Amino acid sequence: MATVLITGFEPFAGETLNPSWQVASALQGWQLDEEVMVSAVKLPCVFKQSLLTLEQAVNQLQPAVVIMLGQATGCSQLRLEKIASNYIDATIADNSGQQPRNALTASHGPAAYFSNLPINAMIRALHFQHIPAQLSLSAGSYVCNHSFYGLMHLIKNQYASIKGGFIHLPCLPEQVLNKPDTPSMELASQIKALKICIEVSLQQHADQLLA
Ligand code: PCA
Repeated sequence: MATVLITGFEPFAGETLNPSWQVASALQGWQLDEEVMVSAVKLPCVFKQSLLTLEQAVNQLQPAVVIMLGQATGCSQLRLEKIASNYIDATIADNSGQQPRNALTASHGPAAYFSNLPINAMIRALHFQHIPAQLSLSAGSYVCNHSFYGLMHLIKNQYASIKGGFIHLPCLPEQVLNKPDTPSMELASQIKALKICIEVSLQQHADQLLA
């Protein structure tokens, strides 16, 4: 039985919900077929601890695919992240009060890694099901980008067979009731989207880059 690890974050910035954990936890135990099962792990929205929890989960579960999820307030579509950059610049403190500015995630790591998920095929499959999704070239400079970089660093150095990457999600409708100009997407649509992404990620190879 192969494992697909889906991670989501705890709420941050004073919120009580994070769509990423709502979606990940809804998928816990979901079986795509007899061969593949989803394990969901919640990550703290804390720079150091998020990487430790992620690494522990990967070591323990030995997943074939890792899809990390995070909330991106203000986005109306799923954002499939292409690039994890070796750069942190937190404009708000994390949940432990740390606020690193202008710093590296890995002092000896490369400037960036590409996701090795089949992002283009995932976007095509989502659009085929009328789910808004787009390629994103920056995962920001906060905890999500930091942990995405940590995942790709781990894959590069220890787990070459893992396909992994990051998807930012819109807020849930209940998060934006008093924020009339902030877009949202229903939980059911987000869960459906992730099921499609999981299926495609198992079937397809990473996007080929033309030389
Ligand atoms: N979003 C934040 C951190 C946790 C989350 O869900 C980010 O985009 O960095």
